[in-house]
Amino acid sequence: MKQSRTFIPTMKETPSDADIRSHQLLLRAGFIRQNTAGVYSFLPLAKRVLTKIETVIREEMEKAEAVEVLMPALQQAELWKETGRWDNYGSELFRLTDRHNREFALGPTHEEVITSLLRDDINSYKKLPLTLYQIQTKFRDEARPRFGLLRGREFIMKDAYSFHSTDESLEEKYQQMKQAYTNIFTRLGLNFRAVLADGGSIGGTDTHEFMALSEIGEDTIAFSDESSYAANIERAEVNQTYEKSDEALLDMEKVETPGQKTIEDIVTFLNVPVEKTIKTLVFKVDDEFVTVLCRGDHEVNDIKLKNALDAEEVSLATEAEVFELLGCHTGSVGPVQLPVGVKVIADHAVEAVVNGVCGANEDDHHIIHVNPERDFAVDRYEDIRFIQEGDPSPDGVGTIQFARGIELGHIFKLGTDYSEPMKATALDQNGRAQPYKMGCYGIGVSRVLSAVAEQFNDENGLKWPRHLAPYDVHLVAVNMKNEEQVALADELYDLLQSYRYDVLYDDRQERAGVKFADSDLIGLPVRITVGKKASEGIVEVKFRHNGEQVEWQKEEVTEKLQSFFSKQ
Ligand code: 9G3
Repeated sequence: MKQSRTFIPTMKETPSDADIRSHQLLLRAGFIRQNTAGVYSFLPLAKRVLTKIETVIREEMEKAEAVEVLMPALQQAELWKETGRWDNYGSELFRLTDRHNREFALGPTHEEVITSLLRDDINSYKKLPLTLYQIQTKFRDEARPRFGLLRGREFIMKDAYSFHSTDESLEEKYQQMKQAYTNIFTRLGLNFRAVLADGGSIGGTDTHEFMALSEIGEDTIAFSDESSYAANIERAEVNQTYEKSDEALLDMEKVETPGQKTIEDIVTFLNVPVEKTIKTLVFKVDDEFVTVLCRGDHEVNDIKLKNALDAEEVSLATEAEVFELLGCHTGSVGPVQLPVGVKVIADHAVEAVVNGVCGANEDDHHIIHVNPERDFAVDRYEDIRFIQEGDPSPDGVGTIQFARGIELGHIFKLGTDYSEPMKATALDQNGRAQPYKMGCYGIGVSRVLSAVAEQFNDENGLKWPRHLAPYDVHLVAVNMKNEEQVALADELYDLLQSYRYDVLYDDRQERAGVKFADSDLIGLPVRITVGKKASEGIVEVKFRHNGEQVEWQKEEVTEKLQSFFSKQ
C-alpha cells in the first residue's frame, strides 16, 4: 500500500490523557483515535493487526470444533428479564428504546441471545454438544474507561458458548477450550498465564482467566515459584496450618490506648508482635451486620467472604453504622462481648492466636491476653484472607509470588444458570426434558491488540512480532524527487508484492528524518530504505526487533527477506 494513499496520522507529541505505553504508542503511531471516553476508531494499521489476531482465534476455534455465527448487538429486554439480569445489572448495561418504545440492551455479552436462539431448534441430546462463537462488538458502560483499548465502553470480543446434555461433555469441551486458549496466546507470542479464577480449590475447573503478565495489569496473580499453581488473588485459597503457641493463658485485661487506632499503632504502643493482634471489621452482608476477624498482618478478602457466606452483597459497614451498632469507632471494634445476634466469622489464622490483642468496643481502649473460644465465640472459621507473597503455595509446592496481569480471556462453566430460567431443554435418552449444560469462553480481541503493543515496544515506538505486524516490510524512498530512487523503490515495491509480501511504501513528500521516525514508531519488522546508493542498486535494511542495519544488493533482497521471515 502506498503511504500517500492510506491514513496513518502519526503524532510527535504524546497525548496527555494516555498514561500507559501501549495507549500512547497506538495513538502516536496512528493506529487508533478516541471518539469519546472508552470509544475508539481502529485506523487502517490497527484494523490489519486485528484481522491477524482474529485469524489466529478463528483457526483455533475451528480446531476446537466451534462454529462461527454473528449475533445482533440489539437485544430485546424480554430476554434479559427471563434470566432476571435486566434488573440486577445497573448502569453498566447500555439500554435504549425503539420507535415503538420497546426496551433493548446493547449487548455486553450474549448468554441470553444464544440460548434463546438454540432453544427453538435444539431439543434432543442427539443434537448436542454444540459450540458456537462470534467475534463481535460489545457494549459496557464502564464507570471509569481507561488505558485506551484495555478498558473501553465499546470493544471487540470473541465469545463462544457450548451446549451439552452431560457434565462430562461440558468438562471435555472446557478442557478443549482451555487448550485452544493456550494455543492462541502462545501463537500471539504473549507472555501469559492461565490462572484459577474462582473458588480457587486446587484443580477446580469452574473458571480460568488467561492473563498477559504486565506491570500495568489491573489484576494480581498469585503463583507458585515451584509449581504450575496460579490463581487470581481474589480467588487464591490459603492452605496453611498455624502454630499455636503453648504459653499459659493470661487473664484478659482492658487497657487504655488513647488515640491508638490502627494495627501498627497497637503493635508499637503495646509492644506486641503483629501476629498476636486481631483485626475486627464490621461488614454488611446482604442486610445483616457480621463481624469479621483476621490476624493483624492479614487482609480480609471480601470476595472469599461473599463466597463463604453465599451472599449476594457484601460491603464494609460505614463509621456511622458501626457507631450505631457498637457505640465506638472502627479503630476500637473487637469480638469480645458483642451484642447478641451479631455473627462472628474468623479467618483460620485467628484460631491460633494466644493471649492476643483486640479492640474493646470502647474508643481508646483495647483488650490484651484475649483468647478465642475462652473470651469470644466464633460462629465459623473460614479461609477469608488474601493470600500474601511468601505464603506457602496452596498445592503444597513452593512459595507464592505476585505478578500483575491483564485479563485477556476468561472461560466459565455456566451449568444450567441460563438454560434453566430460559427453559432451554433437550430430551435425554429417557425422553425427559433436561436444561442444557453450558460453558462460555471469552477473549477481549481489542484488548489483545493493546496487550501485544504493551509487550512489544521500545523507546522509539512499537515493535510488532512478525506474524502480527500490519505489514511485513516498510519500503522507504528517501527523496521522491530523485528519479533513480523512485525507480528502484517502485521496482522493489512491485517485486516484493509479487512475492506476496505485504508492503507499506512510504512514497510521501516528507523529509527523511520524518520518514524514519514514523517508521520506527509504526514498528514494522523490516525497513528497506532506497537512498543515495540507489544508483549502485544498493538498499539499506534495518531490522526493527534488534536495530541491526545492513546493506543488500537489490538482486539479493527477496532471497534474504525470505530467510529472515522463515526464522519465525
Ligand atoms: C452485563 C454487563 C456487564 C457484564 C455482564 C453482563 C461481564 C456479564 C460476565 C460475562 C461472562 C462471559 C460470555 C463471554 C465471556 C464472558 N460483564 N459479564 O455477564 F449486563 Cl453490563 O460476560 N460471557
